[in-house]
Amino acid sequence: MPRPETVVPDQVAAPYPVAFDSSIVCGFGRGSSELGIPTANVNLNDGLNQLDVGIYYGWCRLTKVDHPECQVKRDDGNTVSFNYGNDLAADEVDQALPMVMSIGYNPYYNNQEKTAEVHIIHKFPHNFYGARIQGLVLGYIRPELDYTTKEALIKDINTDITIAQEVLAREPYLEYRTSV
Ligand code: ADP
Ligand code: RBF
Ligand code: MG
Repeated sequence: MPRPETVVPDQVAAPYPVAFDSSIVCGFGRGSSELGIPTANVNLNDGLNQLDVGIYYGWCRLTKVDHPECQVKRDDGNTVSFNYGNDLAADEVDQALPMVMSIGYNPYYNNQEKTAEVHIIHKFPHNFYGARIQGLVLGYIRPELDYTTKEALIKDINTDITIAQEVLAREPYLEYRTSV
């Protein structure tokens, strides 16, 4: 199925904004290594669970968590360092950052468990596992799709990023930067 056209409402309308507040947990480690598009995996709260599976846009905010660095073994067998966001720069914390979010089963990878993953539209020099992430989902982009190639999935994610950047720059969506 080709991606359906994204229809963006002029105003943020119910059920949005949908809020989340989570610590950043591990996934399978495929976002950065296979796709070159890292995603901060978050816990599914009631609000996120009420949304259909699919791809969304909104704002998020990172906060450092006061916790000593430690090593955690991820499900893919690799050990990752949890630094709780303590390496984040001043312009990367405590302010709204644009994001795209994927909620669902990643049909291309056929996951058995539902996940919520946030790709922050910003280039970070390192990981921030364990940091706190708060966010507001402001709208829907498209359903989750299956793909025949990894390149097609990457191309669609890049289209999602372009759509999110364009929408979030509009006044009714920009306003939510101060509420996240
Ligand atoms: P995992 O499967 O463990 O989530 P990923 O390959 O998806 O692994 O990488 C996710 C981690 O990369 C995030 O938890 C975060 O610490 C880091 N990261 C770096 N840049 C970004 C970004 N732009 N958006 C989201 N996470 C990022
Ligand atoms: N996975 C899919 O299987 N199908 C999708 O349509 C899909 N769209 C995504 C859109 C965005 C904006 C993001 C950030 C991820 C998407 N993913 C999708 C999830 C992707 O497969 C996942 O992030 C990686 O497998 C790493 O966990
Ligand atoms: Mg991830």
